[in-house]
Amino acid sequence: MKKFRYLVPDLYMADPAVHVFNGKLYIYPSHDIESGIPENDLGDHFDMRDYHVYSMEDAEGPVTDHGVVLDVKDIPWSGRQLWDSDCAFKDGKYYLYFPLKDRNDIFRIGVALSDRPEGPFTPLDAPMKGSYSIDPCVFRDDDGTFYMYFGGLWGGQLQRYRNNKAIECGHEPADGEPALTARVARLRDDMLEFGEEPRDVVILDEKGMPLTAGDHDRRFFEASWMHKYNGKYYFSYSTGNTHRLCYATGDHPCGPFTYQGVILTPVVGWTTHHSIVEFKGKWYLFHHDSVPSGGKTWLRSLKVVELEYNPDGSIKTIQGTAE
Ligand code: FUB
Repeated sequence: MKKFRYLVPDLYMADPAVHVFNGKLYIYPSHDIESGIPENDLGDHFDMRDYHVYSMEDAEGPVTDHGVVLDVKDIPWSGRQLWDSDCAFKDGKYYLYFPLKDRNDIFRIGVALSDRPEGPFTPLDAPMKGSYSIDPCVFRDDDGTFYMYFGGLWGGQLQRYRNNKAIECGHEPADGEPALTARVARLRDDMLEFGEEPRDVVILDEKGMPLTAGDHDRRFFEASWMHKYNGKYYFSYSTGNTHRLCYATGDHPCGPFTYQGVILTPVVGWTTHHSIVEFKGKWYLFHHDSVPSGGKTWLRSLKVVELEYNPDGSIKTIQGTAE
């Protein structure tokens, strides 16, 4: 596969988290809708209300829609806005992790369980203790330890926290100070809570210094993803207001990571978001853009394209607007 492929022509879907379960690709996207809420920097226009799950036996074959697997009205603590989710499998159970605003309009991360990768998922009564912000990504390391990466700026509320505590007045650091980072925490054995205090996912520049808050072309904004290639950990993410998908590599799942480059140049639409997965000997970049909706940033469509590495392990940059 060389060309981009749109996956779901009948519904707007975004933020694909993709995993291989039982020999098939399973896609866990956000479900975009026309909410009628005007666009703003806090993302109020992303007023999503349910999740679907999709599966594929082949990256180039048909896509199966397993229908609605979790609805906001069935989540006991729900306020509004079901954003980017992820799914993990352990000991016969599938765990769907999702960010949702509670009744105080604060993003928390919830968990819902199923016996099957295609759901439906049953939510727990309360969000994960100590959880905040958005975009959970769960990674299983080769030793069986699960880590959750999370966080997102602006509408994702990450600027409202320091050292895992809410601060009185949310703000980003000054341009020359270290940038706010994604967070990572080992999950508890039962997969339902953090097993430790979340830590900073530090990204260093070529001189070994943390990326600064003013470095909008490279600093973390949202959309964490982790994958491992040839024994290295690849942390990838969106730079938000500069609309790039970038990556940094390290020797430990919690970092530190060193900035490497751009995976995907800007797509049509404000947000960019992705997952990277190996399937049947090839690597794929699942992502979204707003081309089918005519550029409406809140109505995004799922895409996939093959991802390639150079012999030194660097990722070949993909043009976001190529056909
Ligand atoms: O889909 C809502 C938000 O837009 C996600 O949580 C972000 O990553 C961005 O894609």
